[in-house]
Amino acid sequence: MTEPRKLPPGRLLAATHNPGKVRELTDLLSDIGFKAVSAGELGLPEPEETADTFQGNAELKALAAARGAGEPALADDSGLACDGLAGAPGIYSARWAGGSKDFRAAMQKVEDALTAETTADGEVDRRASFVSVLSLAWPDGHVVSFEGIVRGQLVFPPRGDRGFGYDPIFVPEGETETFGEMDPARKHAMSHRAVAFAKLKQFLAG
Ligand code: ITT
Repeated sequence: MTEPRKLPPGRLLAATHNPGKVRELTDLLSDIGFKAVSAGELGLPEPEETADTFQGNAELKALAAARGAGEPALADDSGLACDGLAGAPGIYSARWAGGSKDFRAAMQKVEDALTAETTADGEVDRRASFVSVLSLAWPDGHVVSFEGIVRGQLVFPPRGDRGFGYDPIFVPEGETETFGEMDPARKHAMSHRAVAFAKLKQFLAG
């Protein structure tokens, strides 16, 4: 990396078409003096996620938006990685919900896949991580990335209607509520996205 770049507080393009992420990034950014504007609001297209890592996809999304809009853009690539499924659905977390983005079905798919891996002793490995990589890109192709991970346990059936995606089946380590039951401010204090965001914040302050 060359010299860290400064980003003056003000508007920042949140390069995501996921309304749950727009909400969370808007909250996180407003805490540090930025006003998020989403890729959807600017009419930017949704790039195809062709990379095979979270970072690769986050960078691809951030760069496409920064170049398309002619201003710095922040993207998030994230997902649920289950220990018992060798890290699946991982970078395919959104794709497990299908074209209709049906996360009830995606959560059921996770439960079914884990059940199919039940050991002879009747054990199911419910450990999982949520992973987020945040990438900040500039129109000239410069990009920086920050990763956050939170460990937890999966619970079935899903609980809570807050948050988005797989939140209703994920209980972070040391907690009893799922991310779907928890107050959003609490999720923001400990989530994978919050951990990645803290690193971004440090970079911006540096
Ligand atoms: P963008 O690419 O436009 O940002 P997307 O939904 O396609 O939107 P991803 O490719 O990063 O985003 O997919 C990640 C999926 O993982 C996302 O759709 C959620 O279902 C899930 N996910 C990520 N972070 C999550 C969180 O904090 N809580 C619950 N589910 C989450």
